[in-house]
Amino acid sequence: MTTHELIETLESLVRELEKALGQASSLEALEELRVRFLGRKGKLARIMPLVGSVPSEDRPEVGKAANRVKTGMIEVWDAKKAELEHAGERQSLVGFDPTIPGRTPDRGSLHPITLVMNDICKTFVSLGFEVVSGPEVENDFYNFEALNLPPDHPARDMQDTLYITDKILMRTQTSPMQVRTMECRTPPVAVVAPGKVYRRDSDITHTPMFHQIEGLLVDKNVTMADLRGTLDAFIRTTFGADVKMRFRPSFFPFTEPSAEVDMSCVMCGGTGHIDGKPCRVCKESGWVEILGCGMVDPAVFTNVGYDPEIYSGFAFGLGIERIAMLKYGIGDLRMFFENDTRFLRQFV
Ligand code: 2U9
Repeated sequence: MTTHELIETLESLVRELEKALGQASSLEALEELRVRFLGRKGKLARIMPLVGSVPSEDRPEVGKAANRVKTGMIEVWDAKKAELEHAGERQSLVGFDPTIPGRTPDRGSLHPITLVMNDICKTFVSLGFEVVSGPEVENDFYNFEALNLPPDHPARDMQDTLYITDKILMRTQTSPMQVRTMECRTPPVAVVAPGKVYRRDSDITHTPMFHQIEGLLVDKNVTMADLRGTLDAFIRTTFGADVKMRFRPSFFPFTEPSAEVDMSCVMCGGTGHIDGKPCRVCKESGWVEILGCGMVDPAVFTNVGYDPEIYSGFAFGLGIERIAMLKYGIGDLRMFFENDTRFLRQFV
């Protein structure tokens, strides 16, 4: 073969490959062509030994031509590969509609109990109270003894309290925080203590953990009228200006005198009936109980080192779940604990 013929043969390989690539429609076919033309035993490899048989003065020219041809073959093959891959991508997008709006991730929201707790705190802060919080695991002194609950008090029973050891327990109310606050301050003191409390109780209307907010105000000359005025402001802010309030005598170990507070039923407006039918929220009475309160028992003051001859104070406690149920018209306590997002997302 002459030098010229050899160069011709080499260059014809590019055209031949190009033609074959024109027919190739898959990456498999492409790979097969790579092996056939550029592989170790391919067409190019088989021609290369002939380069050695041309006259030595022609060899540089033939060598250059061989390199050019090899580069050219690789280029056309690469171009075809890119084309096929791109087509594959386009194919995988068939049926994809770029105008459909993206899926937005669900947005979190505050739990209704948190919302109600925040609202109530805000109301009391506007009345001059300070928010205090502290441990849920307490000791016997702060949870019971300081609050005038003697050792034989039924609340101390294993049946009602979640004990960790003899003296360590899950707080059954947030009152330990008021005791802790009084221990390190002198009156006037005005605090609310919101938070989780724990009791050995579990049925349709009780959960072993629930939320409370308790308030305490201590100063000279604090009277039950101050208590009534404060609670009236709270109830009207939370449930509306038209809501009425009444005190019923009651008993708590830590307050004397004590009262339970009712407000006119939010469901039936205090009439006891809705469209002539008995109101199931107040059971026809027109009143619903919402909190307990009283004047702090002098024994509690003595326990924390306040002189009951100088100071007097009022305290109150309420369950947040109950307030939230009345406020949002929720009939089942369990809703707050199931964390069903269909329920929760209504409170955004
Ligand atoms: C101190 C002194 C007195 C807090 C009070 C109540 C009345 C009360 C209940 C309401 C519903 C608890 O969540 S509930 O089950 N609470 O009725 N709590 S007076 O009295 C205190 C607190 C702290 C130092």
